[in-house]
Amino acid sequence: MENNLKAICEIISTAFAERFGSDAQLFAAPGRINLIGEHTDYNGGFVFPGAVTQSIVAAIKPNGTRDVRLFAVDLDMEYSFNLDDEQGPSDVNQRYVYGVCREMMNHGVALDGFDAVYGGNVPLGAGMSSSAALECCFAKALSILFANDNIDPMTLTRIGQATEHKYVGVKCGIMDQFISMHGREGSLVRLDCRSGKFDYHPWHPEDYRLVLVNSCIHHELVGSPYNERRESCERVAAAAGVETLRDLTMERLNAMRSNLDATDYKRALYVLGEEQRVNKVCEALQQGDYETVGQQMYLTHEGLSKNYEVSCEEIDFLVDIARSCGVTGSRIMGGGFGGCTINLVKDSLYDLFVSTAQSAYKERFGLNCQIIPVEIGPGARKIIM
Ligand code: GAF
Repeated sequence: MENNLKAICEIISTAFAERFGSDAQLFAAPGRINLIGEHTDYNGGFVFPGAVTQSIVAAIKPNGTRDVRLFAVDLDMEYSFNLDDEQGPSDVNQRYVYGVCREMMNHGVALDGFDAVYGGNVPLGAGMSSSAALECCFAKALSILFANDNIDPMTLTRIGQATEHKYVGVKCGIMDQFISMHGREGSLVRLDCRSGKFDYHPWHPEDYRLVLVNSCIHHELVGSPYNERRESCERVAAAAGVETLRDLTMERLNAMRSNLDATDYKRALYVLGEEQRVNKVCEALQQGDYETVGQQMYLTHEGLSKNYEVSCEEIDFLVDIARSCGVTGSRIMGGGFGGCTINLVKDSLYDLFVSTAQSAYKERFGLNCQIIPVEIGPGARKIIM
């Protein structure tokens, strides 16, 4: 087991033992990166994510009541709810596990109460999907503990997504929960979000590596304009008489332009362009052509910044620094509004890029950015120590 994960498991087990006693079982689910295909998932398009080794870990033990008692180590927050409570906690941080439990019950799983302690090393608010990791960790754990692990991973994925939609209020796509549930060590996954079909792509580029630079500008999708972006896309699809933007061509979009709200048009323009870029990246990867992959990443950033308008000054600055250092590809990653850039960097440039990004960011904004090397790890699972 990777060293960091082992250390986190020990912290979580110890905290569980102090609060609730012995015999808990351990579960983990990862955060994610996404190479390309941003804001395409809820438009029926393709995404190209990978699970990372940074994970949420939970120690859980059934307690034979209808109560769920929890301690979130990273938030230093103790809370509880009753499984039969129709409303659940009002604090948004407490609604993730509640939502997963209620959705499992809606799927016919006979849950009992349990005690749990959880925490991890997926940075919060960095756009690495800590909330999906939390949902998937509990969905997988409850499937193992109360349903003999016989709920298929796609159903568990949808339980996580439904938690965001119905209990948290973020109308997210399927990507984050999908990859947290289906991740495989050393592989990225290309997912067709319309059909649900996916294939694994081993990710071992020679001479290149991926690194995230966390702007430490807090990314927050709850109550953010994320839902507004989705609504824009849905309005354009409805105006075109198609189910999702996946079914719209650039020609058709441009022909409709005068009938569309100017902002909605810009949003759709980005999404259709992103579909083309994902295809180009898939072809380039087959040829081992990482320069093309990187160029498409820069183009994605331009679209996300100018047309989708989900970037910010700090992130644009980090992408510009990457470009000026000769980094192969760089863009904002995930939902946006802060968080991380994802960078495809030649090994030979790595040290220069990292030190330049750190010093330039500090000088410009008076803030430290955080460098997060990427390792592609496995999906949600039970941990045996
Ligand atoms: C967030 C959402 F949760 C995903 O579903 C996806 O839309 C992503 O933003 C943007 O690609 O992480």
